[in-house]
Amino acid sequence: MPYKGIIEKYRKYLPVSDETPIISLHEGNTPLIQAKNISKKLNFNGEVYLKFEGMNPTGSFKDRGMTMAISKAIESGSKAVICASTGNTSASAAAYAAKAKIKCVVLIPEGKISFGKLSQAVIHGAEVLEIDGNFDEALDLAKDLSSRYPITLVNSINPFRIEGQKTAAYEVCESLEESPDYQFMPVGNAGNIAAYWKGYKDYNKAEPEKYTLPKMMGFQAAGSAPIVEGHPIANPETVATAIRIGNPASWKIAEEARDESCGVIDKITDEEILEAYRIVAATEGIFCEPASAASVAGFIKYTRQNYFKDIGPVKVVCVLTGHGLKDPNTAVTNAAKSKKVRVNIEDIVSVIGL
Ligand code: AN7
Repeated sequence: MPYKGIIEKYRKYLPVSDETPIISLHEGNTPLIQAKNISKKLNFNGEVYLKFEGMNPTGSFKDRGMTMAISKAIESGSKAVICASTGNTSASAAAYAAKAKIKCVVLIPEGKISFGKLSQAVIHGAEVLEIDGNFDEALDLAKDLSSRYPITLVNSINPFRIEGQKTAAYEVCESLEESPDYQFMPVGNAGNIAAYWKGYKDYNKAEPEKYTLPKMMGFQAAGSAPIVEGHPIANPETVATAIRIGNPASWKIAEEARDESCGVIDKITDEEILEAYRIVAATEGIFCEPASAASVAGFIKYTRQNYFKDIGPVKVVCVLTGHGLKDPNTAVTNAAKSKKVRVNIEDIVSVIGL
C-alpha cells in the first residue's frame, strides 16, 4: 500500500475511527541515519543514529501531532484552531489547517521566531499575531481563548498531539529492529519527550523481549532550563529559539519519562548547541535547526564526560527535530563567510588554493 502518513500506518495505535476524516500531508516515515563520522570523531564505542524529523512536510516533528490534532478537530466539528508557538507548531498548524480549509490563529513572541517558520505561517494563510511577550505568555493566552471561544487549541496540551508524535518512536524501533539503549532529544514545552516515551512503552508492551525501554535523555538550553533548575524561568533566552520556553506545559510528564526510564534531563550551553549544530552539518551532511542540535550536544557532552565508559557498546538515537533551512540566519552567522571574487579564473584558483 502506498504510504499515506502516520494515521493510516499506525491506525491501530491511535484514537481514530472510520468516521475520523484524515487530514494528512504524508508526514512521518523519516530517515534514521547512522552518524558514523560523529561516532568516530568522539571515539564512541557504539552506534549513533540521527532521526531526521526535519524531513517531515513542514520541516519538523510537529506534523506527526498536527495530523492527529487537526483530523480530530474536524471530526468534532471545529471551524478554527489556535496555538502559541516558538515557530514550528505555528508552521505545522497553518499548513494542516489550510489543507482542512479551517481558520488558524497563531500567537508568536514578537521578533523571536526564525524567519523560515514565520514565512510558513503567513504563506499558508494563518492569522499571525505577534505578541509583545514570550512563548509562555502566548500559551496562557491561547489556552484562555480556547476555553472561552469556539476555537480548538492545538498545542501539545491537546492529547491528540502526543498521540501522533509517539509514532516517531515506533519508526525508530522498526528501523533498528529493536529499541535503542538511549534516546537524546531537545526539551522545550516537553510534549515530545512525553510522546516518545509513550511510543516506546506501547511497543514494549506489545513485544517486551524485542522492544526494551530506552533511557530518555532530554536537554534544555542553559538559559531556558526550568526543569533542570527546578523552577519556571521568567525570561528564558537561547540561540535555539524553538526551545526558548520558561514554563513547559508537560513538565510533570517529562519528569515521569525521565524517572521511569532512568534517564536524565540536563542542560547544554548555547556554545555547545552551536558546536553540535556545525558538527552535524559539516560531518554528517545533515542540516538541522539549532534547537535540534541540543540532542547531539547532549550526546557529545555525555560522551566527553565518559558517561558510556563502563557500559559496553550501546545504540544511541539523537532526534533532529527540525530542518536547518527554518533558520538560515543562524547558519550564516555561525559558519565561515562566503568570499567575493572577480569574474576571473586565476583569482578563483588562488582563493581556493588549487
Ligand atoms: C525544532 O513550535 O514549542 O519539548 O511552539 O520546534 O515538545 O516542546 C517547538 C518546540 C524541539 C521542543 N525542537 O519540543 C513550538 C515549540 C524543535 C522545536 C522542540 C521544539 P517540545
